[in-house]
Amino acid sequence: MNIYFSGSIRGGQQDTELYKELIDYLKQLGTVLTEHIGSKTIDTSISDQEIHDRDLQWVFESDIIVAEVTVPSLGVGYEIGRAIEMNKPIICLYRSINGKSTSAMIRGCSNLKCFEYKNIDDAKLILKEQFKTINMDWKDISYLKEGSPVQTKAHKCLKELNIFDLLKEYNPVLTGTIPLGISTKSSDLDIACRYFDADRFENYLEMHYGRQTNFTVEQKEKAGYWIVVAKFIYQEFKVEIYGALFPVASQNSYRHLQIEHRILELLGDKFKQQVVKLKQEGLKTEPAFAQLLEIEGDPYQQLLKLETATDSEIITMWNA
Ligand code: 6K6
Repeated sequence: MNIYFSGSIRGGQQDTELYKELIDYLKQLGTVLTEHIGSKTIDTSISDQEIHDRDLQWVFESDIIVAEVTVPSLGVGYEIGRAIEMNKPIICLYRSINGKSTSAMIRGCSNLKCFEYKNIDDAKLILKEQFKTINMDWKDISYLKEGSPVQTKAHKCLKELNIFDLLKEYNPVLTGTIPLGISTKSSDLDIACRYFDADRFENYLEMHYGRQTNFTVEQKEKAGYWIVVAKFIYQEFKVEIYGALFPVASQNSYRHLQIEHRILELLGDKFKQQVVKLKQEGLKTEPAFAQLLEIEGDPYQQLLKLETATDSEIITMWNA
């Protein structure tokens, strides 16, 4: 996993030592592309344009951006903005110093996760919690093999359909309820993908799966995004493969998978059974989670807000 650490340089280098500690910790979780942010020695051998172009390329190549935003910095703000455009997952960390608070454009932005922390141990704990879910490798479906009977069957079908090999270039991830072990009889095999060319993706799906039972494929707008959706039946499963133009990790189905996985891990089997019970009574997954956690408003949006909740905040939400 490539990590882009962003921290103030010309905005002020008073936190460089702290950045180094954060970078050293992040190095245990992945490859940090920007180790130099933790050094006070300024490299004067490259021009501003070279710095800009190289750093943006690194943002592009990163799987996640971690920004320390306590010291206001134009460069950090700019990198965060560009990373949002690229739909990258972003974690911002800040300390409240002398009552000064971080920009509303950062704290108020729903495309990133912003956390206040007090000291380095606090920050490490936040990063550990956040990376726990980010690190779960949903792309590798071998976890299904050892799972419940429906997960084992799903694994066999996905292998027979060769979905993860054939769609490799589209970064397929199995989302929905089957990976979470909370599926019901009506649950689909949902596969989220990222395409760069909608027509090409559509044709590719048609070419490989067009002969499957009840195959359909269409392009449409959903929640402001252009998506390609192919549906067919394979054995006892309804299969739905959908693609969007932005990374799977930023797509709502994947984000729901991550947060629901985390909630299930934290709240255990009793909670899981209650979710399944509500789903069997006809509720969709996100409304079932919202009902049990007493979350008001649109359950799909509100659940995403829990991405920035701490473990203990989530644990206290449920009255078992
Ligand atoms: C710094 C340390 C070693 O070499 C340098 C030369 N300057 C830069 N090198 C690499 N990235 C830079 C440099 N100046 C700014 N940046 C990028 O902008 C970093 O990725 C930081 O996250 C961010 C800091 O912006 P300012 O506005 O505080 O400088």
